[in-house]
Amino acid sequence: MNRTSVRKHLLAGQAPMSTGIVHLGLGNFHRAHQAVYTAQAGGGWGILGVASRSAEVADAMNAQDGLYSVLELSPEGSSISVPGVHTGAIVAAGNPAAVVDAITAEDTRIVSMTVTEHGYCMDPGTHRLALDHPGIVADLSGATPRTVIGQIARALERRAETHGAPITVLNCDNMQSNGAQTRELILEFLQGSKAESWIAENVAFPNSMVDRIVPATTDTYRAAAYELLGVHDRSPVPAEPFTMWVMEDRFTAGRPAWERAGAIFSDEVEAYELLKLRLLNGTHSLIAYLGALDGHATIPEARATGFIEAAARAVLEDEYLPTVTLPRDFDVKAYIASLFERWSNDALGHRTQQVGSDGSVKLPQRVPEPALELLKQGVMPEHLALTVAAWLCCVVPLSGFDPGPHARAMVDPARERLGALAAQSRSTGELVRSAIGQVFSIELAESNDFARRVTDYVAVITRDGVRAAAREAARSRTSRPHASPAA
Ligand code: CS2
Repeated sequence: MNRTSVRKHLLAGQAPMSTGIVHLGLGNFHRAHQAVYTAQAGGGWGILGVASRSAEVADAMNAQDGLYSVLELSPEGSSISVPGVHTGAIVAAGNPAAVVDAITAEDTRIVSMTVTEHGYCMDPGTHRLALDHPGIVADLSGATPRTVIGQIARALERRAETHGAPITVLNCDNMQSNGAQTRELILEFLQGSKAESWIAENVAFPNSMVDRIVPATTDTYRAAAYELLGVHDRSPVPAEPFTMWVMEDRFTAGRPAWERAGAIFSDEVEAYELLKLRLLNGTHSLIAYLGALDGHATIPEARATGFIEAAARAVLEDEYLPTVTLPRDFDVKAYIASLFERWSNDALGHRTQQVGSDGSVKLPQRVPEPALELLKQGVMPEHLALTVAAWLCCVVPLSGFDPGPHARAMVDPARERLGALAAQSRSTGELVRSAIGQVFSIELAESNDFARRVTDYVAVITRDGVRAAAREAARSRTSRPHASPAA
């Protein structure tokens, strides 16, 4: 695969001129989202892709002139395109110094990230830098930094000490106030450094909301890409047709004309973020956990199952929607309809296992705040409790309970820690309370009503199955029992 062999599918009219953007996290999401917008924006902006650990994608791209294809799949048909905006790809784990050098380079005007929620070494309860994280401890000791926060922070320090050229740090992960949050983490890392005042003047951290459903690549997608492309692509990216990007227009060193590709520049990004994190991502998690426990491999299969669709509607409409403020002139009915349509995309086959993975770092962005808000109003968020219970049943099943192959395949950085907690706990209630306290927040763990509800659902799932638990949540939805308002 090279520019000539895929000429008619190329989105970027010209080969990238130089590296203006260093992107950390060369996963499928970046390759089907920001890279596509950048290619369509034109202007010759090039992206250096930095993979975190695995060399698979970087090797494939480097062997293909920096190219790969995006395979758009929907029940209406499929199409293929080749963004063609990468100037190269490197692997951070093998060469951390090269990452810091690339971000420091004077030509680099944006450093962007999609390293997933757990790439930020953040304490989920306090939203502060986890100072006891071994990676942060090592980076703070002065070694070549290996964490994302350490690498960006040290590169900013070097920019401040050398050429002083401004730069924008653009977080594209599913985190609340992702730009502001990144700024806090970096400043915490650099506490006491001379670079602090330079950063205040020269570095922007715009908030952004990103959205596109992008599954992992498999051989099936490779074969489909070959059909459409006519040449082999070692690393195509499957994606749904829908795509959305909303961000603040605060870039201290220029940016591509992403609006040409449909990106929205708005001063209401936080409203879009919360809307997406809760209505889309939060509901997605519930579909994934109920789906996996009910034996479904994919989101569309799960969503087509009556009790799961009902639970998804309940959590979305009764529990997430009342906790968000809609952006101006936003058609929420159409948005909700489009979510259910997107979750029905069986040509895409997004796996429950993929959405269910990393729950211990994803759910803290989705569940605790809306749960606490409803609890404070005296409303028991039944389906948020069910979400937490279903997740626990997938990743730390009680002894004798088999959550099934899709749940067993979920990866979660807290699996081991939760297993240890389970071994120490004298009861399911104790396990649930400590899990909520450690993974979500102390405040939520202190709501006895919520912890008790989660414990009840864990018990019902374990004893009678996930359908019985969803039935119970649905009954509670109808009768809307009230919890005693949390203090
Ligand atoms: C999903 C997201 O895996 C997950 O948790 O909810 O990756 C989701 O597909 C994207 O955020 C869609 O933009």
